[in-house]
Amino acid sequence: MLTSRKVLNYVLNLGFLLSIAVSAAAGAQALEPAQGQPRPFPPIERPLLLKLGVTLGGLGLIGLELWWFQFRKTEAKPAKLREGIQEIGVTVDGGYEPNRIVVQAGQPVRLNFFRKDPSSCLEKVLLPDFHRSADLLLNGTTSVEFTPQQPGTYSFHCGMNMVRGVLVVQ
Ligand SMILES: [Cu+2]
Repeated sequence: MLTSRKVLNYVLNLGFLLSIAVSAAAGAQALEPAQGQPRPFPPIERPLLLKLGVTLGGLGLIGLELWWFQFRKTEAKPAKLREGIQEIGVTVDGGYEPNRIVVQAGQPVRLNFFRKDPSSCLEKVLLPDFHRSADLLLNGTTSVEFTPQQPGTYSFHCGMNMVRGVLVVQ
């Protein structure tokens, strides 16, 4: 998890730097000299190839971030049956761990969220398909219970739908 966080930070920082470079270049171009005044700065030469490179780089980063947040599949973890309830602990720390949980249809499920992350982003968890939401206790466990009836893939996510996990009902 530490390694993937480092990668994410690196990607975000790179995207940030790139956006600064692009807006600086755009700003330099937008600077029009007033009538009769000398240009404050010489115009910056930007060959087409550089523009293309910056554009492709930006697109690549956007794609990488999309993939990271939406499509990255981690190992699915099955809930354990205990006294008739399928139970599993989910650590909330910059994301959900595990973020892919496998349960069986027709049997009650209990997700025990342990929230370590103080950011307000993760204070709420929503399971819209099961009409459940919960305020997660910081440094404590908050349980969410429901019974999935239909097999399928359902999402659970933070209040802003940025941090996500998947519930696979079989
Ligand atoms: Cu959020």
